[in-house]
This record gives sequence, C-alpha cells and structure tokens, in this order.
Amino acid sequence: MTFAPLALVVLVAGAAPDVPPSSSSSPSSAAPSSPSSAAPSSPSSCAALRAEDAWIRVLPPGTRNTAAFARLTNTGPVDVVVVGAASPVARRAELHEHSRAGGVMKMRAVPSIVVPAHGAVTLAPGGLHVMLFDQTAPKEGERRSVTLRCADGSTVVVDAVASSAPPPVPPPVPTPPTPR
Ligand SMILES: [Cu+2]
Repeated sequence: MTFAPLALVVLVAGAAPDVPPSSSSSPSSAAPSSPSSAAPSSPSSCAALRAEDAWIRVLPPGTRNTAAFARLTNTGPVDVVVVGAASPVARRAELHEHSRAGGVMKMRAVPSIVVPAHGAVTLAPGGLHVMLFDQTAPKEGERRSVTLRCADGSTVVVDAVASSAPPPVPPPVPTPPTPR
C-alpha cells in the first residue's frame, strides 16, 4: 500500500474551488450582471432594494452637514446589508443613527443598515439616516441623487428631493373591493 492516492485526492479536493483560467472550452462568458437571473447566491445585493419618499433635509447655507432619509424596502428573499452611501450633495456620507442617551439625542455612525428579507427599514429624523458632510445646500424642491452601497459592492441610486420637511405620509392603501 502507498499513501500516494490519498495525497492525490487531498490535492485535487484542495484545488477544486479554483476555476482553471485557461479552460476555454465553453464559449459562454460568465456574465455577472444578467438582469433576467436575479442570483440568490449573491446576498445583500442592492438590486432588491426599493426606495420611496427619499428626501434630503434643506438646511440654511452655511450649515455644514445635513441628512437624507427614505423608506427602504427589500423585495428579495435575503437580507440586504447597506454598508455605505454617497451623494453629489456632500463631500462625504455616512450611515448614522440617532439614539437617546440620558435624555440627550446623540448620533453615531453605524457600519451597516440591514433591510430584512421582504421587509423594510425607514430612515427618518430621530432614527437612521444618511449623514451628509460638507453639504452643498440644495434648494427646496431640487432633486439630488443619493447612492447606497451594499455589502456585495453593488449600488443603487436613490432619487431624493430636497425639502425642509418630511414628505407627507401617504394615506394607507385602501383594501381593494372584493371581486364577486
Ligand atoms: Cu448623523
């Protein structure tokens, strides 16, 4: 008996995850962005995110920082983890949350915001928000983009309106008439 076959098996198993780069037998190029096949193997893709009622708070010129808010809905079957943000409105953006500590509202950066599968998270004053540093003071009614970056590196661009007040809360969706 010899140990060679065992060693060979271990070697092959260890090399198995690596795709040989020179194997060009298949002409089908692996397209990473095929819109028809939403890959469930890619967790935390921004593709499943929908943003509604996005707005950027208008603060007077001279105010260095402001914030953006939105309601984020995850239409997919896996949690979406938002890990960063950016906007032309600001030199720098961070994910923040407000919390009350000893009767004082404080805010701090959070590493991520998790939008649960088939769930939603609302970014709103007093809670989670996208902090915008060194803002360019957009005017009331102007639309600016806010880009969210997800854990897999994908991004989604959110169209936000500059406003000094939150958008009015839409009335609850009426229950559709029962078909007879
Ligand atoms: Cu903040």
